[in-house]
Amino acid sequence: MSKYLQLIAHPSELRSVIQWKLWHEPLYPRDPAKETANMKRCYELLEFTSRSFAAVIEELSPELREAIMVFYLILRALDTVEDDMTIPNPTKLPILRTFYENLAKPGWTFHDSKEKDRVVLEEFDKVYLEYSNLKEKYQVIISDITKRMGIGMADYCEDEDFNKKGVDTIKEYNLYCHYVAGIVGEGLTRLSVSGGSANPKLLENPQLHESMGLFLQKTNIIRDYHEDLLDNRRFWPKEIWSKYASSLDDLAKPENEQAGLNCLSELVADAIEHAPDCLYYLAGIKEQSMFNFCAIPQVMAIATLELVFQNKKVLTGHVKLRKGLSCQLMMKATNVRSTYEIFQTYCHNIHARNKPSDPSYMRISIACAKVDQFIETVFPTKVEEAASSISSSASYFTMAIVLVVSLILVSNLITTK
Ligand code: IN0
Repeated sequence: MSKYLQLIAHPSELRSVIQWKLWHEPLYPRDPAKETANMKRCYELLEFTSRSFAAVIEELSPELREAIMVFYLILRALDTVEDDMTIPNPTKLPILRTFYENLAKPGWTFHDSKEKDRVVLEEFDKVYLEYSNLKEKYQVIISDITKRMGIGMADYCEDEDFNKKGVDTIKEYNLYCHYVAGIVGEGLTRLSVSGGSANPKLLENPQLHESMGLFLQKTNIIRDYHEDLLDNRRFWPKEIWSKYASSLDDLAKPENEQAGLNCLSELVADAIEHAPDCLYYLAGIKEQSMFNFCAIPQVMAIATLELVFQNKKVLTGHVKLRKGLSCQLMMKATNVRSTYEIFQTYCHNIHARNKPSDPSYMRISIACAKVDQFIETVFPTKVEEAASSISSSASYFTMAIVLVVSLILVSNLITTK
């Protein structure tokens, strides 16, 4: 269905698109009068490489906006080199491993990529210039993450088995996602804490930012099964798919449809298991624009997981969230409570479509229940119901105790906003 027909079929989403386009006021609009031509060009590169996400970065508070814009472009440049199958390994590996050194080399550019986003490499001198204008504390973080990610990516490109057969074990799946996404979570957390946008306590529990990245990347990997196979890339781990078919490609065959859907379920269960950490992490973001920046990709991911769950189209084609739905989610994910509600709704939908005949039935039920349980700890419905109808003093007393206990638990989670 065309995107216009989709909007007509979902009028509430049409309303959200119109509302977003006409009424949306950025929290911190950019001020082009204060921007150099070089910086304007970097924002163009950002918009070229990521349309919808660019808008979220551009609305970040001035303290972190440029740092995150530059971080995003550097990561995109690394990713472009990694993805480009026309660059032979003897050229590619040293570029990846020493990429961070380009952050100390004015004027470095690369013109031998055939990828769609190659312009970031061709104009990397402009990204460098903005990087060099950042505060030293942000440069240190970005350089460290670029170094570790480049080395991690090179190790995967060098691995013959990985190139020919794809991801093997679940451990390897997690490690690959760590290098391309978990590490990004670390970088963003250090930048946010350093810029005063997040609670420093987030850094004491690295599993939280790791989950933020893995939840996004695993969702992409699940959704992009068909597209990745066409590009000869295999990210679904063999340890999982081998339970359902004798080759990853076979999952797309009509006779293997049920096996394909069961495999999909196991991957969805594995991804949802990261959700409670993500919700915990979001409670540690103090600044509004940083909250939106972190929450928007997360709600898109949980909505995508619901879309792909038990959806056979994933195995034979491209599935994508409707534009109107994305708009609706972007508008709603502006505070902890609404974001948790979105997660709760999608987890309930997944749970409602979960079938006892699915080998991952129990795992999915438990993963969804853990999301619910986490949300219930932070926003207990029983306490709220009681507070709104104080009928008997006995139940009031009980509820008061529950409330105090819940508040003690919550005060450990949520920082003052
Ligand atoms: C991201 C992440 C991202 C944002 C906020 C907090 C994060 C914490 C931990 C890890 C990653 C975090 O978000 C983007 C979202 C994005 O680019 N969406 C695409 C949609 C799509 O389908 O790809 C869009 O165009 O809107 C993200 O996916 N990644 C990313 C990259 C750099 C930065 Cl600075 C932040 C990529 C990845 C691989 C998941 C880390």
